[in-house]
Amino acid sequence: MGVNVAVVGVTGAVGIEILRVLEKRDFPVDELRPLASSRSAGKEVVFRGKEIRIRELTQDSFEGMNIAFFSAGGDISREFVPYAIEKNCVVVDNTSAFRMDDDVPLVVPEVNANKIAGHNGVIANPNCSTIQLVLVLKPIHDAAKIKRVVVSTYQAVSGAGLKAMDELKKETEYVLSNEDEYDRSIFPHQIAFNVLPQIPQDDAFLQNGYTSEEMKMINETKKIMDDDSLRITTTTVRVPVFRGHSESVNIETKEKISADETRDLLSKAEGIVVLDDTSRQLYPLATEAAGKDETFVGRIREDDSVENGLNLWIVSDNLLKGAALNAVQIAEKLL
Ligand code: NAP
Ligand code: 3JM
Repeated sequence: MGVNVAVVGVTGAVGIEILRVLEKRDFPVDELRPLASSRSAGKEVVFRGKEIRIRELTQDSFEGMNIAFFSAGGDISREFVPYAIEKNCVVVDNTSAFRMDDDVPLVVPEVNANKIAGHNGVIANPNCSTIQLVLVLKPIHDAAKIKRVVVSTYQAVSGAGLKAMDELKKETEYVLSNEDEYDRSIFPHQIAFNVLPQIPQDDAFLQNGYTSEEMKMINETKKIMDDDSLRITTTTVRVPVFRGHSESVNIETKEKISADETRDLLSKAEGIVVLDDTSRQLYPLATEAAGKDETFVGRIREDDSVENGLNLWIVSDNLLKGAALNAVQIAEKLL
């Protein structure tokens, strides 16, 4: 028995991947309903070799649907998720709209699949940078109790959508061809050959000097790890990479855990691949992680500047485990 599946934001960077992941994992779809803005209505997507017409998202879009994936921004989710719930269509929401709501499970299946059963119609998919972080933190937390985490991210432009990918490509070409300055519309500064410590690029900084992406990582990590006492601070940075987020992560634990023990622990954890052989210059790379389902960890070493410290380098495809794959895994658990 299959289910009827709506995909809101089907033409976007995340929506396109959701279709691919549903296909690849043989998700039991009876009817697929591709939804986007009026700009896309009437165009077609190809699903399992069949062309299906995209419809404009409206209040009536969820009639007869069982599961809806939302990735068209927070405002769209806030406006339209209630209409899906009204039709008994369970929502897996990729936006930040409901993530911190007490009655909404925030789920990375390898970490807290047990929370899914308590949903009231919506299950939230965490932020891309949070997902790959908690996947790796959880086994370490269980083994040695994490006290404090310091994260700096190196995030790909695809996290900011299709237009941001286009901007990096065009701006790179402009810079290389010495043409006049590129007329950019997404990033506030040149992203080609540059590094921007502001994510998202279009939000004001908060009163505390952080960005909303940084606060999402902090708050979502505590919620998913179910530990408010966890101390965590983050700096989120956009780099001129198309696909794959990298993270430099420093961890302080209560109990001592060696680099070797950490490697051993992580290599047995679901969804994680340890790539850590410095004698062969083997460590995770965005170019290698792009298109893959796993989260890759390397450069695992002890930090002797504190009593029980570890440093790690974590890389994952932000559109797969960071978005579409995690969302479809949640839906698989729902079934
Ligand atoms: P994108 O490439 O810019 O795509 C945006 C999508 O939203 C397009 O399909 C667009 O349709 C649709 N859309 C825009 N306005 C709409 C409207 N008024 N009604 C219906 N659909 C509308 O962005 P993206 O990278 O795919 O990200 C989309 C959202 O997913 C983000 O805003 C964010 O909330 C979320 N996201 C989540 C994660 C995660 O879960 N970890 C990661 C990245 C993004 P048209 O083509 O018709 O304009
Ligand atoms: C990733 O609401 C919006 O305009 C989308 C902002 C956004 C988000 C978000 O807040 O949902 C862009 C890219 C995310 C996310 O996953 O948190």
